[in-house]
Amino acid sequence: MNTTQGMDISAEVQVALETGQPVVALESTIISHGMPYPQNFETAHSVENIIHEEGAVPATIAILEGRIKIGLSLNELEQFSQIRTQVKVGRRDLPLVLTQKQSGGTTVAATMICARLAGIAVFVTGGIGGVHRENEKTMDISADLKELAQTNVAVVCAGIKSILDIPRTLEYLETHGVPVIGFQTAEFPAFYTRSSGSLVQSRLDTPQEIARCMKIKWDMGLDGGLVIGNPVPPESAMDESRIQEAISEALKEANENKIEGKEVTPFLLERINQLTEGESLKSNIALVCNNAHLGAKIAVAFQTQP
Ligand code: PSU
Ligand code: MN
Repeated sequence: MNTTQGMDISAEVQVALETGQPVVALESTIISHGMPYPQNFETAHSVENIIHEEGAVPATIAILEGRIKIGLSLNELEQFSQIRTQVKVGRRDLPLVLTQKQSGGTTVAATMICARLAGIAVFVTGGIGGVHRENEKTMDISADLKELAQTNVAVVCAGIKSILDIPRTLEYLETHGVPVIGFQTAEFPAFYTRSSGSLVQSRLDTPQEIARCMKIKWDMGLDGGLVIGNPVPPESAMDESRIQEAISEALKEANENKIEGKEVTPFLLERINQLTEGESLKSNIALVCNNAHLGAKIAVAFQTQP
């Protein structure tokens, strides 16, 4: 274990970073707040295996008892997956959970910050946060978007769920200069389904082109992240009307129960899983694994950029 800037970097990740091997960061809110046990652990473990198979090193990022961990042991991963009392750690929570020596799952925003500190350029997740529906009333815009505007990490995701306002999320990203790339698609994917009706900025068809785009952006001094939308595999996509029904019901319940702030997203995810009787969870697992394949390929390609 190597300790840099208050972080504990696992030996495997440290060696990979020092010797210029490709490394892929993974978030942990998906483990602590996005999926139930044991599927959260099984998925996190499969994702790490996929990244290894693709020739890169996985670095799951989480906060354990007040320490930032970059790369978890299998034992740590399993224990982390079992506890259900962790804090959901975004940008603003990081200093507090470290001060109070708590454990927590890092969101896309916090994982980007930690990945950047460790020197990891590629990050794989399921879905990013976004602009919430009716945000004109609630002002609920995920801190993930602000992070994408400023932190140099490429984020591979299956788009965003239509619990969010997809067109407004894309507008926000455009305003803040964040490239939005569709991998082999011209449409921004909607997480459980392959299409959203909204276009991406540009379609790129190979990991090499995506890696090249990252390199050009950062070499130019254009700070900030990139969003790479990778649609759920067709055989794992959900039926459009079934998922829309579950989303509407979950949104209605969130309203009725006055769910606010950081609780909104975990509440909606859990209710959608329950309302679809686990079907959405299956789709979620498949898309994360699919993203791991692509993210590792991008990391490999990025490492060999001239
Ligand atoms: N969307 C998903 N699954 C998730 C999340 C979002 O489909 O697990 C998690 C991610 O960690 C993301 C966070 O960064 O929720 C966003 O939360 P909020 O909307 O409170 O910013
Ligand atoms: Mn929010």
